[in-house]
Amino acid sequence: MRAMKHLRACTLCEATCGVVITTENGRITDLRGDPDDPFSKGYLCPKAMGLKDVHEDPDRLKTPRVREGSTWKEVSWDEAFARTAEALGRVQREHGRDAVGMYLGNPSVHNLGSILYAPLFMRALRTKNRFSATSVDQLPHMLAAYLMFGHQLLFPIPDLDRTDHFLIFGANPAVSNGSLMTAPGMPRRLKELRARGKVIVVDPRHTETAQLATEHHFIRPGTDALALLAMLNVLFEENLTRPGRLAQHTDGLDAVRDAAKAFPPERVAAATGIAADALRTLARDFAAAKAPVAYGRMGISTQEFGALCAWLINCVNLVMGRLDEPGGAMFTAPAVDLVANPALVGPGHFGRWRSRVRGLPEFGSELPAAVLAEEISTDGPGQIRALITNAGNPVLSTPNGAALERALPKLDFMVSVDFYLNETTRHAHVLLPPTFALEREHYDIAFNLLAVRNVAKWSPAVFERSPEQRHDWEIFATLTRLVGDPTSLGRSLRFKAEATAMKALGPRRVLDVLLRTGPRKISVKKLEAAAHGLDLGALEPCFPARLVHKSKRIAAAPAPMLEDLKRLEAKLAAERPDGLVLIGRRDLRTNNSWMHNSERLVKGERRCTLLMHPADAGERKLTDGQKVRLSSASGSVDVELELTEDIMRGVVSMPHGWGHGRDGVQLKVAAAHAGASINDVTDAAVVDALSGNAGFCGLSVSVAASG
Ligand SMILES: Nc1nc2c(c(=O)[nH]1)N[C@H]1C(S)=C(S)[C@@H](COP(=O)(O)OP(=O)(O)OC[C@H]3O[C@@H](n4cnc5c(=O)[nH]c(N)nc54)[C@H](O)[C@@H]3O)O[C@H]1N2
Ligand SMILES: Nc1nc2c(c(=O)[nH]1)N[C@H]1C(S)=C(S)[C@@H](COP(=O)(O)OP(=O)(O)OC[C@H]3O[C@@H](n4cnc5c(=O)[nH]c(N)nc54)[C@H](O)[C@@H]3O)O[C@H]1N2
Ligand code: SF4
Ligand SMILES: [Mo]
Repeated sequence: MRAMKHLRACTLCEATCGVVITTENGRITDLRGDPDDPFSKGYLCPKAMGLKDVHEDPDRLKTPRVREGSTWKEVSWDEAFARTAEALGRVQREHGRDAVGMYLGNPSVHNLGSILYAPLFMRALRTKNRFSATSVDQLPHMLAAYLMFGHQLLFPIPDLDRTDHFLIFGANPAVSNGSLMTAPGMPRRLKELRARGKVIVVDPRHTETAQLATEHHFIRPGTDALALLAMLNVLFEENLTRPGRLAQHTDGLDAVRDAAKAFPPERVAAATGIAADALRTLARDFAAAKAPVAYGRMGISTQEFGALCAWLINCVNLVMGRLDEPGGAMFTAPAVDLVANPALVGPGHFGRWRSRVRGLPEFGSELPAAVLAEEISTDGPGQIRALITNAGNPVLSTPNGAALERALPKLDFMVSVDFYLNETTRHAHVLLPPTFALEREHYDIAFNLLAVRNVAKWSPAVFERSPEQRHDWEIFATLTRLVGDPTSLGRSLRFKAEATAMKALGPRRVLDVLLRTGPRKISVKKLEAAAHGLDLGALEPCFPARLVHKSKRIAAAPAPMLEDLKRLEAKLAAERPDGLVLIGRRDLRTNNSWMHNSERLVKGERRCTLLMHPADAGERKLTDGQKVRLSSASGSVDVELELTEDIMRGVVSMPHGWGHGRDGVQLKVAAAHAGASINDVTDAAVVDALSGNAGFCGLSVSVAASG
């Protein structure tokens, strides 16, 4: 057979790079970056080879399994679906709707079928116990967007290619390839930016991004809200603010000024670890730049003041007239516009109900993942008795995953939609393995919304699914039809009819309707004709029209944010513990918990190590390469120590997603490079009290020689 070339987007991370995949006789013989993709221009990171490796992985499952004790038995799809529908229906009829919980993991957002069809199933279940990776990730950004602009998905995206002063708090795009900032080819874009202006990184670690930057400041983990307030303080006190065009469409600027009054640099310098002069300079340089933008990601969102940080970064951009301006923090206008289409995702709501055990607030109908374990293990009405996980691994990815691991066996029933038997799915009673990326069509509904340019690309399937396989969307459509709403006959019939109709359409035709009725009136056909992808132009100013608040006004100082400043004040007044604090890190060759079964990605240098400053090690008489025990109030793990001056004194760093040495995990390569899970040490009790987001960064820990 002749070699065939297939063009598509990589779906492994947010960057959406264009790939050219060559196949011959049903095998991938070549995989490279697509130089003609107008957005990625040929860039690929090493993880892209994971597309081939996962596709060909002998551990990847293609047919359903049911578990009896510790043995898995292959069954037909019909049987697996019937068992699942029966168990979910029974649990909801006997214990109420909320007795079924659901967790959606990160890859579900990189999956067109899942985005379009999983919501159908969730609506049918109508449970208040919905969870996702959102609350171990970007929830604070969503809360800030909802409160300030009126929609949870109205994310300000740094206009990376036009800014000349990129101020980064707690993100490492040189490794992550960008988050809430889809921009394939980060090395090139950062290099071009360096040639144009400045990149300033504020991070407790001298990261790979910091190494490319013009300036780096160490900051004590968890204190960014103080640093940002100090910046705002300087901007206001020195009359440097210039909100510009949007001032007349904004409420609350005075309240922001008043809030910042209490935080002069001198007051927060010791707590943040950044000298007062340096904080002043950060503010003045920002004000002096032509096209500055402030941006923050995981390091500022997964900490105890995540929501305040996300809000304050928006405030810095807003008061300097950098919101909705070229080179500033802008908003996309994608061809499928989730913000303008309430049928797909609503604007959001916050605190309409609270979690049963701890009383943390819902956001957009989801509860924080930090409460999942306790909602399963705490007896009483409303307790979760059955769980669905889809494209996730919360045992490794949520705080105190070890407690979740202990809770899962208590469930009456668990079903997982995943093609791997991983640390979480091994607890399921039924495993429904969907197709992998290359076996399905794709369009990035989610990441086009987060991109630094307006783009659109259709990815045809490289391989047809085999008759025994099912797509995620087929699984959700079938489950919706079988489950209906077990507690209401009328609703049940409606959902069954809707699921049948949606299944008949399939994602391609649903997408086609969304594209045709969307703001750009294009179609799948038109995208197919532009096989390398369509560039729809640079981001354009769109406020106040695009604001979703009915008033069409920006709320600069939402009440919940102002209120939360009291908690920050209390933290500032409290004595600082003088021990070590823990942060995470990402690695260019791995992706959260699930790319570790690829030999070429995990081999070589040690990856799952604990970074520590040599002076901190010296004080503890610890040496490089030694096994140490890392402990917190909630747990401990043994991990290899790696000494480096690239980390701030008093801070240690460990990557997440490792810990594959558990019984029953069917990932041969990963098991041989098991590592330990940082989330056996992180603490589900430590959250951003306002949003409920996990507070991974800045956890108090101790480190001692192990054994
Ligand atoms: N301590 C600490 N913890 C963290 C983080 C951190 O920085 N520090 N980061 C957090 C972040 S940002 C995230 S996003 C989460 C990620 O955490 P999760 O979303 O819970 O887990 P992943 O590791 O992404 O696991 C994804 C699973 O989805 C499966 N999968 C892949 N593709 C598909 C598909 O197409 N369909 C289906 N059904 N399944 C598929 C894979 O086999 C794998 O088992 O981790 C979080 N946890
Ligand atoms: N190679 C690779 N790429 C990925 C992923 C992956 O696992 N591997 N995961 C993907 C996912 S799901 C996501 S969400 C994105 C995340 O994308 P990013 O947010 O860009 O990536 P992180 O490495 O989590 O960056 C967080 C940074 O915050 C710093 N930090 C920790 N605590 C603090 C603090 O208190 N204050 C400040 N200022 N900084 C702090 C850390 O040192 C780290 O450098 O990456 C995506 N891309
Ligand atoms: S940066 Fe790497 S993993 Fe992310 S989309 Fe591009 S090739 Fe794929
Ligand atoms: Mo994430």
